[in-house]
Amino acid sequence: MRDKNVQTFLACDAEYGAADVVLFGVPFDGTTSFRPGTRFGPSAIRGESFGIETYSPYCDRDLTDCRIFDGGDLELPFGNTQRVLELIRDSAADLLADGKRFVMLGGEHLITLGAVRAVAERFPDVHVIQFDAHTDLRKEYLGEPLSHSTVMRQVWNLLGDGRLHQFGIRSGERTEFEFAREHTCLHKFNLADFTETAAQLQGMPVYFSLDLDVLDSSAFCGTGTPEAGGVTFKELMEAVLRLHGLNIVGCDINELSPHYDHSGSSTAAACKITREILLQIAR
Ligand SMILES: [Mn+2]
Repeated sequence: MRDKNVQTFLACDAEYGAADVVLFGVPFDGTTSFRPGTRFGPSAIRGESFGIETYSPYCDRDLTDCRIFDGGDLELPFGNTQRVLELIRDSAADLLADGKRFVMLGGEHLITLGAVRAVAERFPDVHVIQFDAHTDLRKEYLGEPLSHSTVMRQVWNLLGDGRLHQFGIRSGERTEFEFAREHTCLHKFNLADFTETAAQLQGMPVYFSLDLDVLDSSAFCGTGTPEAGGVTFKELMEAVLRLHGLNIVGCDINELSPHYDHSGSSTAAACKITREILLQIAR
């Protein structure tokens, strides 16, 4: 009982200066339209991490061999989405300026926009990979252009055509799918084409956004907008292992809403995939 009671993700205890990867949480669910609660995601993932191993038999690497700093959660105002996005952008920009790569724990999916703003300023040729059940390509939702359901349209606004690679998509308006045919690289229903995309993006700066609702709702019901017909955890794991070798400059893991899954298995899945992503990004 002689250490400060500060909970970090398992083994992410490097000093900031020595770390090459920084983990931080964004407990924001201010635009969630259906079932709120993702603000509890980061703390749930951290708490769960003490129930898993630091070693991954999937990639034969160990978190204890990596230099990862857990910077805690951003302090965010309520009711001011613009300001939240600015705070995320500023935090991500500071990390990139210090030569760090980052893993951001959501929170709802809109948080991706703040991070991509910073990444696109520093790496104008960045490509974005999105795993998600939903297109998230609405121009506005209930009159609001900043929403979890518009986030990838906003990302497209920043990047332009052919730089947004969407996988696992199985829900959206007809107009969103029409938009995607013209402007994004959309792969419906599964992650099967990801190997090919990963090969094409070798050497380029890449931002990876994982909306955990890409998982089938039988494997992951602890989320705001569960969507049947998704990928298995095993398929997601296989795709995450293919991040190896990509130049991932930043990433996020979003949309865990832990309280909707009383069994805790959604949080356990989110936590395990967080470990694997950290191991793929840390060098
Ligand atoms: Mn999403």
